Amino acid sequence: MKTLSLSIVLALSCAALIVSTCTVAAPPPASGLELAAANASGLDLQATNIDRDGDGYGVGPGLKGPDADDGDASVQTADHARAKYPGGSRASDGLSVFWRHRGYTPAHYYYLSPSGDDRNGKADDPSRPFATFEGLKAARRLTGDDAVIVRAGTYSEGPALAWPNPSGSQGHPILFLAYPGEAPVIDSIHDAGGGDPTAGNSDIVFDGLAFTNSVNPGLGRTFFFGASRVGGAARITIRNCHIYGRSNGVFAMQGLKDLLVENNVIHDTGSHSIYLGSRDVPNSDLVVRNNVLYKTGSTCAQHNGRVTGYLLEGNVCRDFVNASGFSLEMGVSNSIVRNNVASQGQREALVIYDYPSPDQKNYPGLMAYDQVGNVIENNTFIIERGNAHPTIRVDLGSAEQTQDIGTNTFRNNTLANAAAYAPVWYSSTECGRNEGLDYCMRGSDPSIQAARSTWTGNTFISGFPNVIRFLNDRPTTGKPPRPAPALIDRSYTLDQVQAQLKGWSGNVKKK
Ligand SMILES: [Ca+2]
Ligand SMILES: [Ca+2]
Repeated sequence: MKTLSLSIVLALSCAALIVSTCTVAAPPPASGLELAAANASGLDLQATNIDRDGDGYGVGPGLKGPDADDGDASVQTADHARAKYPGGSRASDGLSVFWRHRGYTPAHYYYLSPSGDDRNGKADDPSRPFATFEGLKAARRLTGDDAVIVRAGTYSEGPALAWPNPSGSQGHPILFLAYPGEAPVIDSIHDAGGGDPTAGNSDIVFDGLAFTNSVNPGLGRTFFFGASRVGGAARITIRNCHIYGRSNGVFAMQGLKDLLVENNVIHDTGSHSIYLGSRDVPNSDLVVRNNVLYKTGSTCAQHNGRVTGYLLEGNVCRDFVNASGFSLEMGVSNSIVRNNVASQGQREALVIYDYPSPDQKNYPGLMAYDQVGNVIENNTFIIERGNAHPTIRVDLGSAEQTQDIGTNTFRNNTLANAAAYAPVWYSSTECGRNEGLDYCMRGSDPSIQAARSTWTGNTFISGFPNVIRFLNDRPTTGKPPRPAPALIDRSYTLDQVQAQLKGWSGNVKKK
């Protein structure tokens, strides 16, 4: 977890500085994904999977299969892993040296296989796997440095991962790992679990598992942590998982710390693909990076409630309905949104939103807090024809609210909008009603000067760089907006989109 801690510290110090020269050490290169998000030359608007080493194996559909090591193009299977990292213990099925290379050092191995036998399952014996999660649960209360190695097959159990009091200890996590090169699928109508809602959970790693719900597609939360007043979760890692046809991919709330969600492919969800939040117990130091999120029933990734040190980075988000692509709501501060791509959605690519909470009685602590000190940089956000929303919306939900959502830094983003909406829409409070003006977008200069937030180096692409939107959609200029030039079409190829982006930008500059 050292790398994680380091990146969080750097992220925090950067967010706190809020200066244009701020540099944040990037995490290790993530092949195409970070490139894709960072600039249009690598823009992949139709991503369905993650293949970091380019060997054709990885996470998600459209690949040859799962990848034992997605950082090594010469390794795809357990045999490859054993050949490259020989000398592994028998308990590990000859893979302990490989697992160490992957960052995992279990003390005990428990194998699961649909062809196993719960009555005959035995620790540290790959020839004697358990057949079910329930069978293993009955036999063993997991502790730190226990590894559950899940072999290929379908597991249709209840809350398979809802172990009694599942917690390791710092530096000694409980590991749930797919067998190298295999794709076990947990197909269940239930919340798959992972957390105990009445107690805290810590130090758990999930790597390489797939989750779906073929009985009730779109229902069933997958990873489920916190979500109670006494809950909380620390040092939870979810990586290389393929989650589809469920309600949420990751649902975690309350007192979260050091949560790492990376390199997952989550799609065809009924609700938010990644839903993080807090109520009366704030979160800190959360990393959501390099995930591919699409066909999501709500946001690709939302954080609702207080958090500091939230790093949302390198994610590809597309085909999101009913909500924005990314959302920071009700108390996200001193956080970073960087190198993400959002496109082909139904609403804004990003919202920074405080809304009046009607639910404080049911959810104590759910109320609007300041959302300040955030850095939003190097993102590519595209709003296509037919989506009548701004690209970014910064909105204080009501005139009575007094929260500060204005002191944020927006730099070096590419913000494109084919609709008759401004690239950025502020609610009135951002500029201050004291000026007697009930709007915040002003002037013809695309480098928008919004009160107290910093805008620098952004590229605005829109047919209407001058349009002013009032809160509540009141007309602004006295003239109806002209029809938008529709230059981005979701059916376009990557090359076509890039060409159109160039052409569109050129058109704007001519005005
Ligand atoms: Ca690969
Ligand atoms: Ca590989």
